[in-house]
Amino acid sequence: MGNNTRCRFEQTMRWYGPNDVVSLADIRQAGATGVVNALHQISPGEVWSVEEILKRKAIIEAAGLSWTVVESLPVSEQIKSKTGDWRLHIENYKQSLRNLGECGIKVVTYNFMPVLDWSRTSVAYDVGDGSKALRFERAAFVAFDLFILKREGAEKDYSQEEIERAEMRFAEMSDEEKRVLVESLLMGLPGADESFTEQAILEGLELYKDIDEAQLKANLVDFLSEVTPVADEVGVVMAIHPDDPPYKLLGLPRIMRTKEDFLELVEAVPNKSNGLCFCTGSFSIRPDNDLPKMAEELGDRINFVHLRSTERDELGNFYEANHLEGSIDMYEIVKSLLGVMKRRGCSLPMRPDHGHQMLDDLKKNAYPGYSAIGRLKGLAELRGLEMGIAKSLFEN
Ligand code: DNO
Repeated sequence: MGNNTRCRFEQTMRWYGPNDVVSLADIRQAGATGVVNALHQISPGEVWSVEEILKRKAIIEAAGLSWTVVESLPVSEQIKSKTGDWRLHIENYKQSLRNLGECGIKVVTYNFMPVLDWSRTSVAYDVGDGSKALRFERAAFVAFDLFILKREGAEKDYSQEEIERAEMRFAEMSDEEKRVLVESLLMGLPGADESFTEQAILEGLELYKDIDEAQLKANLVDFLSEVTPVADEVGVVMAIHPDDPPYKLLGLPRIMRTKEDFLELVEAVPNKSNGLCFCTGSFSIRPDNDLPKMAEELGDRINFVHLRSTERDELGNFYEANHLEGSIDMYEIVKSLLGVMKRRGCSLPMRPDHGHQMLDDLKKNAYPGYSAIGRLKGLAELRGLEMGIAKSLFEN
């Protein structure tokens, strides 16, 4: 029955630009047609000029790929906290959206996580066969907060049991382990706009000391009320990335954790460009997020998809599992998303989010989570799953 190709995922991969050890040719050979990219050389708050955008676009197109998604057009800490030059930064953000629209790049991802973007306690967790995954170990994180960062009032955020577990964990940690923990948490995972020192983190926390959840939500609504009318006008859609992990960290509020958080945002800013980056890995960390149902219910607002799984336990630890394994049901998720694309008559850009460091990549120094072979494997599995579901659902 008919050709449903246009209601399938547009297969993409993230590329970090000319310094990435994974080349555009590698991405093309993995079978992706689109690239997810950002101008990391431009600081948050500054304008992405048409010239710079076109320069990057030409490099991507010369490799036979298209620049499908921006990830991220970063929202500055000033905008998130409404301090300093935040008004100017919002005007600059609008200008960047206009410029991207003019250059034909129509999907813009961003996040509203204060200070830290995504956080892990280890970027080289051996999953058992020698390949390496990213991991978040709750006791190590709590130990970092209490005994390394020594954040004021931190103990109020944890149960007695968690504090004891963290004390034990810290007591057995070697100096090398402490160094790696600090590096994993502070040095800025790829995609994060900055890396930090402990001092810089404490200063960042200071900026948000009077900003609670309600205030941060209000700041996000104010930001979107300004920028989405411009995005609507120039035909660009926005995609907010969920918080990763989706709960309070270092006392900082996190506000994009669940279906309800996103629905509340759409109610406050109904503009059509106000959309979601459906990141299954981030949402999967909360057992109360029912992912296939979320895909179905939020489907009309999903503008970009990150497919990834996590394996979590009851202590709050998780690691990034193989794409089709772990705590989530990727079959049901992809099925839901195929239904959404069919309903909308559209194709959504999707990227395999992260991948294990494996095989030859164990010898290379790629960005954590973004080595080539693990992502190629993820993409291959996901496209097979997608084809199987699509053919049996829509074409038999
Ligand atoms: C991690 C990424 C995030 C994401 C930003 C979006 O792998 O998914 O860094 O790019 O949060 O702004």
